[in-house]
Amino acid sequence: MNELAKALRDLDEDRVNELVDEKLAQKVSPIEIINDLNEGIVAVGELYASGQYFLTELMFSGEIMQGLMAKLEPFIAAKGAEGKIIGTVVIGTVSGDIHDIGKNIVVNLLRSHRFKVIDLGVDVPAEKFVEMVQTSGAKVVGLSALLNSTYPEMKNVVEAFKEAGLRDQVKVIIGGTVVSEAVREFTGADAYATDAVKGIEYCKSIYQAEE
Ligand code: B12
Repeated sequence: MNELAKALRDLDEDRVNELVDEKLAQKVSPIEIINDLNEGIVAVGELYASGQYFLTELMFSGEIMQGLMAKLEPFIAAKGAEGKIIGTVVIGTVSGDIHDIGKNIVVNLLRSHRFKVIDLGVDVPAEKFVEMVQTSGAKVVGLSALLNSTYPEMKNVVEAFKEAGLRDQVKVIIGGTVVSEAVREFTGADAYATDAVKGIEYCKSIYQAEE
């Protein structure tokens, strides 16, 4: 494990910030920094799952990550938000789930890649996704999910698009640590991504296919 991931795993906030500042000064890309941080946060999750960390530590790791995201955001946004908008993406964390750090990274990256993003936040009911697609005409919807318990809810959102008669007008991509090809198949989504960059590539491919 790299030093930055270790510092985050150990919840050493000062050291984590020091290392991130050093990397930014060395012009390391924010995506590379996020990948390193991910390794550390996954380790925090494992320590929580094995009973060595408690909810307090889980919450603290989230706070450290949010602070870091605020620091990294301008570097992501600065990358190239100029030019014609490629298309609109509706995104949110599904009902029952309040994790949003990863979703917010996807939102920032999409915006820096010239997408208009309608971010519905967390714990979003299926009807809200449908309503926003209806009103915005977005051709891609991103569902974020970090809990196994959200599988039926992701399926529910896809079903809601079918019921609204919108399923063939919108592509659904699911994202987060718990998604996989098997989950994509179960939910009826069109694609899945366990990292933000893959998600952005997918959104681009949908709008570029239209041109
Ligand atoms: C921080 C954290 C929290 C924070 C969240 C703060 C916040 N504002 O988000 C708090 C403390 C609130 C929290 C609460 C809980 N948590 Co929690 N949490 C985590 C932790 C440690 C890190 C998550 C994170 O931010 N990762 C960093 C980001 C950058 O990564 P990411 O989210 O995966 O996002 C990346 C990709 O997945 C992808 N992506 C994400 N979304 C999307 C969407 C789209 C469209 C696309 C394309 C891509 C994409 O792009 C991102 C960048 O590459 C994880 C551990 C883990 N392994 O994930 C546990 C974890 C997710 N939590 C867990 C649990 C159990 C809980 C609680 C139930 C605990 C409890 N007893 O209350 C609650 C649930 C609350 C709820 N109803 O949602 C479990 C889930 C187990 C499971 N698989 O079901 C985990 C895995 C920990 C563990 N190993 O046990 N948690």
